[in-house]
Amino acid sequence: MADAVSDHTVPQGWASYTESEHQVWRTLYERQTAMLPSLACAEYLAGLEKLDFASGIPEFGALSDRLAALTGWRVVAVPGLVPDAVFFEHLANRRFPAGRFIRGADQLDYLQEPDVFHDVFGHVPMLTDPVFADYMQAYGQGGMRALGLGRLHNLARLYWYTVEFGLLRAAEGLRIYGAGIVSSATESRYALNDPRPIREEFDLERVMRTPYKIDDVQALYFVVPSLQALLDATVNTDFAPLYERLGDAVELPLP
Ligand code: HBI
Ligand code: FE
Repeated sequence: MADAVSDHTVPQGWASYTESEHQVWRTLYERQTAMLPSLACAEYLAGLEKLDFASGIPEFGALSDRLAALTGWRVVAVPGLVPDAVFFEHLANRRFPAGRFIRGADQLDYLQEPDVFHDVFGHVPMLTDPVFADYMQAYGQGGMRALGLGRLHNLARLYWYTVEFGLLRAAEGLRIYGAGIVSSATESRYALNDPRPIREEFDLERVMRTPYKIDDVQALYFVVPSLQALLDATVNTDFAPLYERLGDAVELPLP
């Protein structure tokens, strides 16, 4: 009964954004792009260039047309966090659900729910990369299966430590691809250069055993050797025996 589960999309209402909301976007955009060239991975920076949305909050229809021409992905507006099953169904169909609200000028540094800056500035540029675009769709398909197996908490960790807070070992050194990092001034500086966090090689089973905290910078980052390796690690894995091995194993302690 597909229609029974509304897809939670809403009109973006682009014409209703005020000038001060567009100014919040420009302030965040200028602050982040001033620091990202030496921190973000080449795929992210190339995506940002192609999507060209420095001037204000982008209109999702035109943004989706540009994005779809590259990798078939579109951006749809949602009011905020949507139920897991709805979220995964969107990703499985190359639709990225983006919050349509933007944070206030008084809360530039941290917000609980993903707003349009986190979702569009943080996540969408990576969706212009064909390999990452495939990974996000595979993730959605895997999410729907994980829900059926009662394994969402394991798969949510994969999303957290890759899509949100992932690091990449590029030829020129460590670089950021996680949306939660690139959209945060504090964490962009911290993730690559601060001596405190642990940076471990990506290992799918280890990621699935590692809990995370949502209200602080990360204590631990996982590093992938390439986006292709991340895609290969997931699409070539039969998750059922992996979930069996995970069982109700004791969670690995956060460092
Ligand atoms: N909804 N709008 C929105 N954005 C998300 O990132 C999101 C969500 N619902 C569920 C969800 N993420 C989690 O299940 C994933 O982080 C695994
Ligand atoms: Fe996010």
